[in-house]
Amino acid sequence: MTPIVTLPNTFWDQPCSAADQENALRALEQGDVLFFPQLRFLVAEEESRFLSPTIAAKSKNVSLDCSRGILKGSSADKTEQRLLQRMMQRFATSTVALLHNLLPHYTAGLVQGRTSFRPVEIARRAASWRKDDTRLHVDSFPSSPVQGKRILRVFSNVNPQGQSRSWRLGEPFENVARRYLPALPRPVWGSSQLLKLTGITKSRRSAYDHFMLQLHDRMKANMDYQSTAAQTAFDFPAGSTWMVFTDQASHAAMAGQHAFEQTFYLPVACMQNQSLSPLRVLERLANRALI
Ligand SMILES: O=C(O)CCC(=O)C(=O)O
Ligand SMILES: [Fe+2]
Repeated sequence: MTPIVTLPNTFWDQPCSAADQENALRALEQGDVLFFPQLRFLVAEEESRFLSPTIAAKSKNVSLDCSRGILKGSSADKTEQRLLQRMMQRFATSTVALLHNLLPHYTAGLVQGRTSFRPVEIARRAASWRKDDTRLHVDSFPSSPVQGKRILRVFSNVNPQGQSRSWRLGEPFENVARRYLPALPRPVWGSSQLLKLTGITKSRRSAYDHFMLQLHDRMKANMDYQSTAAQTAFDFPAGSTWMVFTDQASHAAMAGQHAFEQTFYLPVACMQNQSLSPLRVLERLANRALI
């Protein structure tokens, strides 16, 4: 069964029915993707020049830290940067409105992370195996430990030529964890303090972060797993939006150009059913606390 749940929203600050809210919450926490085929993010006429790979300097995307107003990874000049930032800010604000209406249960705990604009074609992007998002993986960021918090991401495909963004979706988190966890080395004593002191991580890398990074790496490094693991392909059309807990749902982005992405962090305690979180699944399988 394709782990995709379709929702009817047509605009970003649209009030949602109680049935849609309930349905969305349950599906998300199970690791499904919420798909909004009719929820388009509009790029204005004067912003359409940003739909070019040259706007991302050397990296694969431009990122915006909304809370501090810091734009990174763009090759645009000062004036252009202001416009680019305004467009990305608008995407960020739109996703906040969507979450507040669709997932009121999360409102109190949600923390807004980076906004990213992705104007580079995925299929032609060279990357080391570890950074290669065309391989199935769960998200875990080496320098930004989450200490158990959930990673919830909202994506919008704004491709002006009508090109879809093609993903693969893999097996449920519990299967991934059962497959890899038994062979994973434990964190080396003192390493989390060292990583923090040397500035390699922005905060303490917990045992949970250690195991999630290992899962991310082992999945990507295993080409046999990449081809044989249970998976389904799904194309997100231009003009559509989707949302998923990317720390839980195994995913790979195979092709597509011009998308926005907004990251949110959610404390596990704010979930309706904590036991479905990667943190609680790993703790159950490891039979110990990981925070
Ligand atoms: O850009 C995409 O479509 C998703 C890539 C991905 O796996 C990620 O950003 O974690
Ligand atoms: Fe990812």
